[in-house]
Amino acid sequence: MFPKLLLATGNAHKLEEFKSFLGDMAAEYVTLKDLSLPEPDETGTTYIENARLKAVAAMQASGLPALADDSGFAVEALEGAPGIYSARWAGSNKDFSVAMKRVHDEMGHEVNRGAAFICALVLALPDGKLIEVQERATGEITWPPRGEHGFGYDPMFIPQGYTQSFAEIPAEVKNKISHRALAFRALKEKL
Ligand code: ITT
Repeated sequence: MFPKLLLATGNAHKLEEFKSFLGDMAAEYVTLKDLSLPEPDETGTTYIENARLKAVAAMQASGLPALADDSGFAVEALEGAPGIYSARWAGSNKDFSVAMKRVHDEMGHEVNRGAAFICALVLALPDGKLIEVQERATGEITWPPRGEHGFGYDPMFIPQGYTQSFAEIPAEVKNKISHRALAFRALKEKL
């Protein structure tokens, strides 16, 4: 257990989900906002690279162990897009109805509806050690978007084995089966 762990994300929805996974990993949790730390540019070309650069920047700025998530929505018919650009497809207004419509428009009449959410987590320790994991939750695209829970692309994704979208199922259920839930499980196994 860490005395204090920095959660290196500026996304309030991710922080909300983190709470359900963290348990007793640390005695105290702090956020970038709590410490007035900036978010670095995401210049990596993979989920792991981006999570690593967020975690390392936060660890170096604070001296604390820091945990970062890089995640995205990968559509098979779009060769994995929007992928690491998932947040950027929503534009500066962070309007995910625009991002979801773009996915729908670019898919056209494509018969392959397969998609996945991907989550890379990197824990950067003050001694320079890195613990890195990446997991995915597979499913299918639905249109029009459905449901009011969750965030981002949740309303257009039906996880495998379910009939409701990630935005229709209760948060407790999403947080058992999601890419982020699987990644936290893998991270805890490595610790
Ligand atoms: P931080 O970098 O500060 O953590 P961010 O929102 O910029 O926050 P990312 O660069 O990792 O995070 O972008 C991930 C995007 O992928 C996110 O904004 C969502 O649009 C989408 N995404 C990730 N996980 C999701 C989930 O569980 N449900 C819906 N969309 C998700």
